[in-house]
Amino acid sequence: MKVEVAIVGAGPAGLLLGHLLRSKGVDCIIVERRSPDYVLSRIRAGVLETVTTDLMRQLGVDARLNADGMIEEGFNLADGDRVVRIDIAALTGRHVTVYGQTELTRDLMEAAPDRGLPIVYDATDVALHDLESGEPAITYRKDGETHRIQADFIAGCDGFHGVSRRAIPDGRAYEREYPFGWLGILADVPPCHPELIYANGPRGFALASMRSATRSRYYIQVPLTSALEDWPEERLWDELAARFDPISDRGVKRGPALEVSIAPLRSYVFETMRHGRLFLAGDAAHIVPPTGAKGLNLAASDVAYLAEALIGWYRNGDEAGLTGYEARALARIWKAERFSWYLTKLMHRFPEDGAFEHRMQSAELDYVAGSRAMQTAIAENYVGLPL
Ligand code: RFL
Ligand code: PHB
Repeated sequence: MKVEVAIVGAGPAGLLLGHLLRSKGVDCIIVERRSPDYVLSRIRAGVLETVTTDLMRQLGVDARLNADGMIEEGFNLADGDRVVRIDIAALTGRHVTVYGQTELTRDLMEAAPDRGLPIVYDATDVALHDLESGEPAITYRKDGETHRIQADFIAGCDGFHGVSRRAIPDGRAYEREYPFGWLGILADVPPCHPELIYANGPRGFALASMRSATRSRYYIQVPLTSALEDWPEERLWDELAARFDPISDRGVKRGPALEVSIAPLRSYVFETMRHGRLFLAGDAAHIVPPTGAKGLNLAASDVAYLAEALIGWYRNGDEAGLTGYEARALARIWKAERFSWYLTKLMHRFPEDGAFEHRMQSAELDYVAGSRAMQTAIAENYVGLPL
C-alpha cells in the first residue's frame, strides 16, 4: 500500500492531523495500536483553547461541540479559604471551552469514514522503516498478517509511550518528574461550582472541573506511592468535600464513580521533533503536567503547524514549512511547558517544601490577587497563546 502521509496513533493529534490533511486532498492513513472502544475509554483533558475549537470548526466537526461545549469566561485559584478569580473574558476578551477529550476524539473518529480518512485499529508490532530515505514505511501486524505502508512522510502521533520518538537516534530529552500524581474521579453529579477551581492547601492540591451541568470531574494530589486501592470512593469524596465545601457555590455532591484513575505528573520535551521523513507531534514529543490544561491543546497546535507544512510541500514543493516545523512548534511548546510548570509549582504541596516555600506560594497568590498585570499574564497563557 502507498499513501502520501502515514500517521501513527489515533489520539487527538493523529485524528486532527488526518482530517486537516484530508480536507486539503492529501492522501493519508492512521494506524492505531488500540481498539476504538479502548481509545474512547481514556478519560483525559477537559479544557479546550480556541486554537483547538477553531480547528474543529474549520473541519466542520463542531456540531456537538457547539451544542454541548461549555463556555468558561473565568477560573479560580484558591489557597485555604481565599479564592482568586481569573476573569479570562475581561482580561483577554476570549474564553476556553469545557468539552471532554473523549467527545472530541469521538467526533473526529465518527467523521473519518465520510472524509475518506482510513483508520486501522488493533494494529500490533507497529514499526517504522527507512526514515532517512525518500520512501519511509510503516509495518504492523493485524489478524495474523504483516502489512506494509509506504509513504512520503510519517507523522509520529503515538503519544508518550509510542514507537516514533524511539526511532529518532540523536534526540535530547529535557525532563522534570514531580513527586506526586493526580487521582481523578468522573461522576454524574452536578459540579460544585460553575467554574473550575484549582485549590492549594495543607492537604495538598485539588481541582474541581466538569464535563457538563450534570457531570463532574475532580482530581486530588496523591503521593507517587498511592494506589487506587488506598482510595475507596467514600474516602475520596470526604477529601473533596473537605477541600471544596468551604469555597464552592453548591458544595460537593456525591455519586457513583464512572471512572477513577491515577496519573503521574511530568514535564518533558524531546528535541528533535524531526528525523528524515519522520515528524513528531503531540505527547510523542512533549508532556506537560495537567495543571495548565495544555497537553491536548499543544497537540492541536503542533498538528496545525505540521499540516500547513505538509500541505505547502504538496501544493508547491515548498520545503520551508517542513524545515521550519520544529522551531515553530517548540517556540509554543516551551511557553506552555513554562506555564504548566509555574502553575504546578504554585498550586501543589511538594514533600521537600517547608514553611518558607509555603509562604512564598501564599505571597505569590497575594500578588496575583492584587495585580491585574499578573492576572492578565495567567489568563493569556490559560486561554492559549496565539498560533
Ligand atoms: P495520545 O492521546 O496519547 O494518543 C496517542 C495514540 O497513539 C496510540 N499508540 C500507538 N499507535 C500505534 N502504534 C504504537 N506503537 C502506538 N503507541 C501508542 C495510542 O493508543 C493513542 O491512541 O496523544 P496525543 O494524540 O498527542 O494527544 C495528547 C493528549 O491526549 C494529552 O496531551 C492530554 O490528554 C493531556 N491532558 C490534558 N490536556 C489538556 O489540554 N487539557 C486537560 O485538561 C488535560 N487533562 C491530560 C489531562 C492528561 C491526563 N492523563 C491521564 C495523561 C488529564 C489527565 C489525567
Ligand atoms: C479536566 O477537566 O479533566 C481538567 C481540567 C483542567 C485541567 C486538567 C484537567 O487543568
